[in-house]
Amino acid sequence: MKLNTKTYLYTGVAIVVAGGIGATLWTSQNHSNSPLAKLNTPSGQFKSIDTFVDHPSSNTPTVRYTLTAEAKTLNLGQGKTVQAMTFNGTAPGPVLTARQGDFVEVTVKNNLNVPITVHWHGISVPGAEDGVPGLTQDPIAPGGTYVYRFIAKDAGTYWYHSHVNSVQEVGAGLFGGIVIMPRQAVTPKPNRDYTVLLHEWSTSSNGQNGNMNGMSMGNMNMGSMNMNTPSPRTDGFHVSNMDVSALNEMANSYDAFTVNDTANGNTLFNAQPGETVRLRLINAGNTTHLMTLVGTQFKVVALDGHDLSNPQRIANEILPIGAAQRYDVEFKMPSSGNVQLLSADQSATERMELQATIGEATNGTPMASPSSILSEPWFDFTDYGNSDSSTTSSFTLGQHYDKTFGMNLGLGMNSSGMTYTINGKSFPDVPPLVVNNGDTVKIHIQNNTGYIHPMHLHGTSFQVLTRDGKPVTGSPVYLDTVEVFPGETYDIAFKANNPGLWMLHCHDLHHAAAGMDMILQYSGISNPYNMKDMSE
Ligand SMILES: [Cu+2]
Repeated sequence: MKLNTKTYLYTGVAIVVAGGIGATLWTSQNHSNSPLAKLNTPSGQFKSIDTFVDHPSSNTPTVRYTLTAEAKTLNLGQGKTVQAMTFNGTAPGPVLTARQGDFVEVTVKNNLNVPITVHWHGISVPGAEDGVPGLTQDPIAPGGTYVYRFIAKDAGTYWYHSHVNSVQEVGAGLFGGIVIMPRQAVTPKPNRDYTVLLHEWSTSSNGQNGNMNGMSMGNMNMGSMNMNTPSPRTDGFHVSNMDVSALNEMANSYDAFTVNDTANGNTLFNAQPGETVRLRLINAGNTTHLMTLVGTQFKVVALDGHDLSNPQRIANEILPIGAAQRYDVEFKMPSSGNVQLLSADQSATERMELQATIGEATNGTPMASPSSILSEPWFDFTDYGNSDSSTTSSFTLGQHYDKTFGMNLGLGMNSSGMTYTINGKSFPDVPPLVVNNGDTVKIHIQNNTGYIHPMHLHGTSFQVLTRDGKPVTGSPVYLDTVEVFPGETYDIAFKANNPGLWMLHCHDLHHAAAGMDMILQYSGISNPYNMKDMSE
């Protein structure tokens, strides 16, 4: 979202107040709709966000990559082509890999005619490297170059994408996977390790020119627009009619669905009988996909890059993978025959195109019918694995928290149409969540809409404490994106130990573009950038 108001001055100088005030406090705001709070700290000292770096630039990176953003016409198969924005000529862009502890340097060149940035989704990068225009950097202008540097602290499956007009730019292909391998593997390495990015496309849109009028909120086909407020859930995990309706929200917005670079449904991942396989499923789109594996039992070994403890084998379960989320699954290939990754999505096009085979090439005939898959239960992470292991719980519901916040997700209207709100306001009018470095933080999220909101926090992963009031009883679960279905509530908690200015927003990028964004603001940090450039 482009901010369209003029004054977002935010400097330390302007907000030093007379001494004697010992605590962080809000000062009166000259402009009601700055997404940052004007606040003073006990010392009155501010550091600029651009000083929050991991490493002096003189140090030598362990791994170096270059991503060049460029326009290209892509053939997705099935007779479908798209005017794409790509990194290095492909969408997804190259899978970047590093080992835990590596000093990663990525040089981004922008050969497009629109500004871009790169955000490292799920990685706890330092505050200056988060890739949010107007908040942590200036946008990378056409013809420009920008260098990102961070230490890959945590192993796991992540992804990267532009954070400028993301509905258009991520939608048109500016995304890719990034995998951080553990420094010391705790479990045997699988024989095969594949990164699998799911994406949906509107092939009639012209990504190169950013001319995607069919996708703008003002005239977007909202499917079954539902302005009713769902009742809060009390029954935990039961798929309701409202969920089914919410899954269909974007049904008419997209006409091609890809597994990695193809929509032909014939993506083949080689594997021999008896081998172990890890699939790193990354949802790089805006809609939830109901995926499953047939032909094998499998384990969900990680969510959003974080290992689950003692995951048990399951079979015939649907994995509801929300926008921006990652599921790492592992399985053993059967002694004969293939394994298939299938979709139980409602549209036949999605089911045909979001399909892959692991093993040997076949004619692509699905090994299970849609109706049989749809009768399967949904994977429930709140009761999976167990906590009696090395993956420890950091937080409990009843403990003391330094800061407690509530987020009510709702709907509103303005002159350009429907808006998505947090506590009744749309970005940039949503007040920030202000924390001090070191705070323990708990957030209660409630979805009062008939839509799915995959809520993503930049900079820090959070532990999921409850869903619909019921505690997580299996493995501790750490996510960076929690998919909140209609009527659901979640309690999440984290330690604020990565100082910065971090966006907290819905990763249905249409919703983000229409207001469902806010900022987690650490006290004592100033922003030298022009907040008019802010974009989800
Ligand atoms: Cu949303």
